[in-house]
Amino acid sequence: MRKVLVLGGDGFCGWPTSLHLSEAGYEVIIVDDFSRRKTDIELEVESLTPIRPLGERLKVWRDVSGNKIRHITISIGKEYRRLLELLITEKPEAIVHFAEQRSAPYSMKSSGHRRLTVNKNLSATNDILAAIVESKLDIHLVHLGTMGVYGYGTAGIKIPEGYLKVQVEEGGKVTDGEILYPSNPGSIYHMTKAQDQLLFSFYNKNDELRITDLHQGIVWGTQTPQTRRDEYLINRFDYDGDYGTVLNRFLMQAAINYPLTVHGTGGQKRAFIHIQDTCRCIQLAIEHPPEKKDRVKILNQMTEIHRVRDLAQLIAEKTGVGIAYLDNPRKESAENDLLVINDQLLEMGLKPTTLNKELMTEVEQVARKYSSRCDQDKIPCLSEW
Ligand code: USQ
Repeated sequence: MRKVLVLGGDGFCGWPTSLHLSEAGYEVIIVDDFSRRKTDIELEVESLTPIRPLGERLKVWRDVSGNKIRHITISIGKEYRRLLELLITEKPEAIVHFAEQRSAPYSMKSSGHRRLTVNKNLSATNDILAAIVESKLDIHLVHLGTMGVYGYGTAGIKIPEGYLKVQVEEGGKVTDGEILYPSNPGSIYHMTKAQDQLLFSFYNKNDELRITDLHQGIVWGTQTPQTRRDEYLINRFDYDGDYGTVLNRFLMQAAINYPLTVHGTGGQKRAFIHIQDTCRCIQLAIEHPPEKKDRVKILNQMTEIHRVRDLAQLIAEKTGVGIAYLDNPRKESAENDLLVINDQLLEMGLKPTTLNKELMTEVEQVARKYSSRCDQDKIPCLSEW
């Protein structure tokens, strides 16, 4: 059986991906130290959906699917020896790396949160890479990166998949080349993902590690075919001002008739992907690894591009909720254009889940159903930069 470690397998993307891979026939081992659940305690907020403790989730998954997923508690980035021993003992074919602090507003709350995000994310990535080298195993690393490393003001350029074609002219001689697309992060969180790219590039060049970096857009949705199989398997849904991402926040706000919180004019264009497609993309990435001497493989993991105010208007039309245009708490362009190339995952067979088809299912089956669990005081975005 093909064996995969999912680091951060109890989180929003990690949990449904673990189930998806388990159903697809992989032996899955989740490595998670519950840091995402601990952040909920710090922020005094809970997932809108009632997520169960990991042990219960895994027991129910075994009952409904017949598949066993193991869990090991290791703090990635802090417990290097335990991680190394795990690799040597289990010899996985691939590692999926979700084990990072993933919220931009959280990373900008205070100097403490900036430091925590940098220390945690960079130590995690470097420890995983160093452990693969020290283990001497040929493990393919699949990392969840972000579209945010590119910046969003692309001045008409279609954002390529990681590498930018350049021409350098020197003394009348023109040389063609490709460089890592210049990063332009908009928060400390996004900056750590830009730094991750350099770590990947170095370990790939120096140690010939096989690495795939997935530049993912904003995820929306909650459930996947696997998490729907039992109430105990439900995925988390963040709606608060730090961890809630824009579209899921709007869906929940519509469900409780809370005017949609558009930042500024809502002229920001962003890339989106449904959680179900995240899981499929991870599987496709595992099944299309780079060869030994290949450079880092970078895939743009997104399926649709929308402007924030257009999303708000669409949801307002469908549900009758109002729209509140608020002062933007973030330092970002008020209006931007965004064009993105995402050919590689489509060529591997990804069939995108579209917003138009799934939007109202999400409002009805998740946001409305659990709306009584929402604490409205947690909706405003209080992190400013
Ligand atoms: N926004 C609003 N109203 C809200 C919340 C957000 O107008 O109530 C706006 C923000 O100002 C921003 C856009 O919506 O312009 C997206 O914000 P977001 O919180 O949905 O997304 P972001 O902070 O960029 O981060 C999220 C995930 C992160 C992932 C990233 C992908 O938290 O882990 O890497 O999306 S991307 O945005 O493509 O970089």
